[in-house]
Amino acid sequence: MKTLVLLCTYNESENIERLCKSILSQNLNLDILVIDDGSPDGTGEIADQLAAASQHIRVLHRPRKSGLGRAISAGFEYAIANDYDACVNMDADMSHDPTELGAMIEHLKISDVVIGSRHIKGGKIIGWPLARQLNHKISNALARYMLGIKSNDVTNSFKAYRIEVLKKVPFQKILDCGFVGHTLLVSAFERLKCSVIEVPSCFIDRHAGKSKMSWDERVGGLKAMLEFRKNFQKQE
Ligand SMILES: Nc1nc2c(ncn2[C@@H]2O[C@H](COP(=O)(O)OP(=O)(O)O)[C@@H](O)[C@H]2O)c(=O)[nH]1
Ligand SMILES: [Mg+2]
Repeated sequence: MKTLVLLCTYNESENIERLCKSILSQNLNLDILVIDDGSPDGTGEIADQLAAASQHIRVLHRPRKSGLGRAISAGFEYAIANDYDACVNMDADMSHDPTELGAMIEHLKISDVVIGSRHIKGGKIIGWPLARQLNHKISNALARYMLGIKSNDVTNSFKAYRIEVLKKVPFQKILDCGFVGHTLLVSAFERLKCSVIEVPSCFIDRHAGKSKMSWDERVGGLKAMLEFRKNFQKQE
């Protein structure tokens, strides 16, 4: 399967090089697309240098910070336009482990979507303070309940998709709402009866750089879930 790994970045200058090298060292014969939203810390320039040194790395520069959902959407569009068979989204802060990529991609042979799951046997979260753990538990449970999602981990953005299945959903519209977009996508896939499976994943909180998840994004996420539920219910 011709596979593209999407790395959305905003101010990840301390992480991007180490992450790209670690991904390529897995020898999975895949390409990486860095989608940088004009990071003021120079992440985009570092990515350009990495791309100049490796034929497996490409960079998409977008002028300003427009949210994780839209960045992922741009990555999907690139993957479709460039005839990839599969793409995997990973956070660019070293929270998602590149050694798990092989299993994620392998499972795409038997499923349309593969979620790197922290909430099945073998998965875990390391390093989050209590407040973040609590916040996560509430958001994950709320999203599963509100959207009727069966998968256990709906908020992890570490996911692999078959390109064919992406073409079945209006991903641009769904991802337009920001961070929560990739969670809404899982709901859309489950409703379309696409196969979605979870493989265990170990999430390690970032050591370098800062989280971009703001309270505005969280409130926006809640609104987006309500809107999505309303729209989908209308269609059913
Ligand atoms: N291109 C782009 N990437 C973003 C944006 N917001 C967040 N990211 C990236 O999305 C990934 C997840 O964000 P992060 O801040 O680590 O979220 P957290 O893990 O929920 O705290 C990281 O690689 C960020 O650099 C954005 O507006 N544009
Ligand atoms: Mg993070």
